[in-house]
Amino acid sequence: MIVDNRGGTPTMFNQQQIVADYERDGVVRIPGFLSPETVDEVKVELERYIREDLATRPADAKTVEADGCTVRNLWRLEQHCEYFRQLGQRADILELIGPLVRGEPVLSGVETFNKPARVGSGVPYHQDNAYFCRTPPDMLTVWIAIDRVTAENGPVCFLKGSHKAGLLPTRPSGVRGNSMGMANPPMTPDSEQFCALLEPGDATIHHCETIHHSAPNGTDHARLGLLLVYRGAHTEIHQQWQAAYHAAVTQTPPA
Ligand SMILES: O=C(O)CCC(=O)C(=O)O
Repeated sequence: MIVDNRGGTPTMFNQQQIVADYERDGVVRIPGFLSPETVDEVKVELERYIREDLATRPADAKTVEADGCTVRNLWRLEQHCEYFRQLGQRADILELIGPLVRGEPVLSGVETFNKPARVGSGVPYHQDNAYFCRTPPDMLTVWIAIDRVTAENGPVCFLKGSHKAGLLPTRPSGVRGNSMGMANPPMTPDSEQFCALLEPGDATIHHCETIHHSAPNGTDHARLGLLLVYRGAHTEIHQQWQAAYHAAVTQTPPA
């Protein structure tokens, strides 16, 4: 049992249950992963970073939507912003992640999927390991809702258990910010998938080979997600997968 008591009501995480659900389904929902105070802090820090710092960071620190200006993604925040590096290194989070990556957790990325109101684009079906290229696939993403995620504003939908089939054939998607798609995307209707409807501060943790996607956001309500990516220290790069990823990302940089 891990207790998160930074402000507000302490949240109890049943680590054994989380590990069991994660291993069975390749995705697990964790209500109250961040306290309301931390969610507010994250919002303020993201707004400050976009306003004051982003222009001075390399071009690959962001992807914008088709309107050419609204932020779709922020990348590599652990390198570009001390606040997010520290958040990703929080001892209680690392303690939770260790058993899920079957070893010493290494923070590999902090990023956002902003899905802004009206212009937020969709994310094609993919498995994250087509981007991460790690073997064994002991790598995962903590997807934290900063805004409320509803059925209408583009929740992430997961195929439970799909991580067990390993990395399936990929193809370049042509989508900026999500350059790698699946060669044979599944036909399963969203109604039969686990679409994560979340309150601010809730999170999902998904395995890097769990198939998922999200729809565009046509609503007036933004759907901002903050992502913390971790790998086990023992994982290595799979050279062939990485060559395929580099080919795709060269067509539609930066990610
Ligand atoms: O936030 C989204 O819509 C997609 C997120 C995603 O693809 C991921 O977490 O790997």
